[in-house]
Amino acid sequence: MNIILLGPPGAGKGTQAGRLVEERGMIQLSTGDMLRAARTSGTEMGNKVAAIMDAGELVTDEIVIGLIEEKLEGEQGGGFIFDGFPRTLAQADALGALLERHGQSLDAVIELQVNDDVLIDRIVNRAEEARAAGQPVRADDNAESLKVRLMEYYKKTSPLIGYYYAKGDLRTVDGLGEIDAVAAAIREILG
Ligand code: B4P
Repeated sequence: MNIILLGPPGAGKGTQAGRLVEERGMIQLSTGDMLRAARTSGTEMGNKVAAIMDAGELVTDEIVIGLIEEKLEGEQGGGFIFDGFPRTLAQADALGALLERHGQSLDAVIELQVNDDVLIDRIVNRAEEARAAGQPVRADDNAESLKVRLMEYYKKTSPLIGYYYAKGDLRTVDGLGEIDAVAAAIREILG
């Protein structure tokens, strides 16, 4: 089974992907995590990625599609959770072509619906909790970057909702509940 987790920043894509890995042994492909790893590499690409992410903007399609392509090359079989990818129509088209090339298909696109006020609270909380625990705070978890992240989501990513609806793949989940309740709703969809 291959699925996409779609939703705005802080919707819980990473959180729910973690649950699916634990419960079903699926393989989480998080472009956010891949890019955070790339930015620590000290390469020219890493530095470019860091500046874009800190501003809250989307990294170029070329870089992100390249990262996913590389990961898929190294994996046998399926069972992928695409966490935070695709985020643009170009990325969605590229994913369709890549899966086809690997003899795979998409089983469901799960959209986590959460309103902006709650998203902002979650991200601010994450930053505060990390600070209180003496852990590093994500450079994009601040009010200014978050404003850009939300604008990027509505402009570039939200058109994917119609794209996957038209293909009959879209499933919508209320992402406002407790983490366990959201996980249960996803479980119900995936069977
Ligand atoms: P991501 O790493 O994908 O981060 P995100 O969208 O902010 O977070 P997510 O939805 O996974 O939220 P989480 O579960 O952590 O992207 C970061 C950046 O990378 C982007 O801005 C962009 O620059 C770049 N990028 C990534 N993919 C890209 C792509 N494909 N193309 C271009 N650029 C790309 O949850 C957030 C918080 O909420 C956590 O603290 C969590 O504990 C809490 N939470 C989750 N569910 C909850 C619930 N049900 N109730 C209460 N709290 C909850």
